Amino acid sequence: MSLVLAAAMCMGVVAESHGQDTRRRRRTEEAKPVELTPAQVAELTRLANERKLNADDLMAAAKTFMPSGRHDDYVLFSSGGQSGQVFAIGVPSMRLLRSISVFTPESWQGYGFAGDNDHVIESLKINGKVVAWGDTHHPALSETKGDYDGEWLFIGDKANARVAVIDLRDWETKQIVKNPLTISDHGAAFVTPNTEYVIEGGQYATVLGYGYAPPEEYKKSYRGMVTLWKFDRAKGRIDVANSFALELPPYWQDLADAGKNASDGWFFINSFNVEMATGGVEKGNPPFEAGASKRDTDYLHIVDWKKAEAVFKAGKAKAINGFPVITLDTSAAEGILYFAPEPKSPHGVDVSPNGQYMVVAGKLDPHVTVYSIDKIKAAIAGKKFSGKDEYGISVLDFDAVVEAQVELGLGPLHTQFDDKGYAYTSLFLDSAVARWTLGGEYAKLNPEQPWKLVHKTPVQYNIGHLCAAEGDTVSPDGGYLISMSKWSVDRFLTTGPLLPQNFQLLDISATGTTMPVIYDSPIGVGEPHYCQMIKADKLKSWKVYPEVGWNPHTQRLDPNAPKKGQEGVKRDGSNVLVTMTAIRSHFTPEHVEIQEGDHVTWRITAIETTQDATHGFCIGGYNVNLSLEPGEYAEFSFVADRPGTYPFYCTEFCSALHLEMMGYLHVKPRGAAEAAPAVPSTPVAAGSN
Ligand code: K7E
Ligand code: CUA
Repeated sequence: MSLVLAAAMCMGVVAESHGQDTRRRRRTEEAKPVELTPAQVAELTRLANERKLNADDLMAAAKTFMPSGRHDDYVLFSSGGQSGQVFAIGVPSMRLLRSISVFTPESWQGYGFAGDNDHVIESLKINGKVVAWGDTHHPALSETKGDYDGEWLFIGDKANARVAVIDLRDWETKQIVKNPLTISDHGAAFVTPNTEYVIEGGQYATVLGYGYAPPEEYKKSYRGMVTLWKFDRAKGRIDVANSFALELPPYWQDLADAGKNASDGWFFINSFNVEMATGGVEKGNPPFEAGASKRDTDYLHIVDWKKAEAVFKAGKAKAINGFPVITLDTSAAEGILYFAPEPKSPHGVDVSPNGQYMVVAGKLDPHVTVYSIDKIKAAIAGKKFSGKDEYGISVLDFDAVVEAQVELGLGPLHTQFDDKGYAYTSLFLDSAVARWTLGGEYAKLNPEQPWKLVHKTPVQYNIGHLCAAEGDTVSPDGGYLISMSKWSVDRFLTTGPLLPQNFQLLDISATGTTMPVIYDSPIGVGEPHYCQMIKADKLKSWKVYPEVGWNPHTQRLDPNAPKKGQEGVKRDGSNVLVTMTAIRSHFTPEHVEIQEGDHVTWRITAIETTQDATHGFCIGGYNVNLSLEPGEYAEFSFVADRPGTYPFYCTEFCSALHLEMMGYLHVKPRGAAEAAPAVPSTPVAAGSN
């Protein structure tokens, strides 16, 4: 063996042992109690003055700074807006941990770059057309008894009415379902307390089943909907065959939230445009924004989903575009759907942790309106109705179902909760987070009067959603709150005319009027809407795939996964099967010789078992890039329609000899002088290790 090779292999060995040895020194334990020496105090003071930091800034830094190697307490799963992805961010450091590909192909993760017939690209097709982006709005963590269980994550695509299922063992998208009734949605996704259903609420009314009708026939032909996707936890998939929808009037349904505890078995959806305005400024009609805001009230939709499920199981749904839909007539007759008036153009509806209160925020009303489930149930039982809407749905008497109205400020949108009996509401126009007190059993938790505004913290600027630690579950943690501020204007360096959104971290651990912003974090990859914050120790993520040869799409060992020693290239007519393994720092085989026009199926197993020893695999010019995480098996196929010499290489800097982790794909032109060489049909000898 040459000296050079020996040295190179040595480097390989060093690289392979990386990650398993004593060089890892992650700080997991608390440091010893700090006692600053007078010299350190002086130095800290000097630094603070030099950097123009005040005492609050130093406190904020101490609350958010993560020493190298220390892990965050929470993970924020945020919608990625138009990026079509989900972002995972550590709290309190606000460090971006990972972007998870969902509706948009993404090359680092090899998501949608596995040649022809890529299963991701297939899953993105709508009516035969690849729709390779999404407008993600509302992530929903799976729940058990109304608490996050850390197993699954769902997210909706507003633009295209799709819902995705992400497995939190490997943080990868496993399934995308397209709503068969509607083109776009909004109130997705929300889960029932044991993740029986993933709920997808709609928004802009259309003709259900992708039908056509002119706007003149709006009231007659357009409809809203809400879909209940059955989740099969054992399979980790939405069970489409056991899913169904409810037909709703063509009011624009907005956000939704599932009941819990006292309101378990119900869910709630806001609406706006009960006016059923059809716009048409081009014809001299009032624009949608005016037409949809004329009335003083819209309707809170109150849905008894357990009753709806029974009606569906009894076969009383009617098929639209092949999908079972409970009609408005059936909902009215069976007592599935009720309305309650809600003030002017509401946006968010959020259920309190005990399930007792539904907090509705009206964009054009300075109050939040709080409904009580006890009062709703009593009003339904006592038939306290103020009438019916045009579609025959009973409208509950407003005074009979409202518990409180709390004046907070301008543009209230969304509400979250903490562990101290406070609710927090975003005020879009005020650019503030309002803290206010809940009543009922919560009244004993805080010293202030119930149903009262306590404090407003300004945020920068124009907050949409907000998110407190586990703040929409049955047991919120308090401590941290994220303001998802839409505008950043002057908060960061200017990045051209397009500026990032601003996630601001607020410390909500104290009571009363203390609620400071302690961190600003630019989000320059899309406009996130909702996010959820889960205690990090609830996540049971895999460090490597459970077995070598694991197929992440089936979440099991794949019988087709190439094994070490069996690599090679086999031909059957014009079909070629490449069987490859990858390990630091080589692919086996290293040369793949085929003919122009061959149909190639290429299988690779990453036979690594070391945490973070990920390889990539790309073929330039053929639009192929894979991420081969430790133990992962991947397959792709393509037609070799472009002759030439194509280096393939590992796209992840995996070892000292990463640059050498390459090989050649030789595509011989048709009719080349020499006849096709017999490509080896017996396994190629394994590499040098
Ligand atoms: Cu308020 Cu889509 Cu939840 Cu945006 S939505 S803010
Ligand atoms: Cu494997 Cu770089």
